Amino acid sequence: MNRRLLLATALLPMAAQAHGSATQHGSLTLEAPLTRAAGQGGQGAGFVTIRNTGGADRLLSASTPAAGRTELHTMLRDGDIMRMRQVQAIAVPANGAVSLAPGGLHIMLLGLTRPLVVGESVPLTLVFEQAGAVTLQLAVQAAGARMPMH
Ligand SMILES: [Cu+2]
Repeated sequence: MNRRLLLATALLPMAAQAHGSATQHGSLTLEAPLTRAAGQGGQGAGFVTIRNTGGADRLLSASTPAAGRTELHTMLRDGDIMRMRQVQAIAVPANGAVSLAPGGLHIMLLGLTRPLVVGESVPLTLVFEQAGAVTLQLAVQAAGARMPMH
């Protein structure tokens, strides 16, 4: 662990603010948060890459006013079918990164309370075991052809 870097980060009041599509939060950098267009009442998925310059952490939960319920999911191969499965937490390795991306780990948005419209953004709050809570803006992109279904 680089204590000098952590101290420098703690002393910078600007560190918690978003710059571009990346958000700095303590030793975490949250990059390219996005979701896909979807209709009200349907479901969506949130994606983000989490880089970590500090000790090991875990993503414990996520929430957004745009969904009735939010779960952490992974995808597992079942024969020749990919199935989604809920996980209790997503590990963020020390001095490493984890990507939530189509075809793998994602934040499941269930019971959308409003449509996700291309070009808009929706707030998503992530809660980490060590780093605490941070709110991102998920950029809504055009629906992909390979969105996983339950
Ligand atoms: Cu899912």
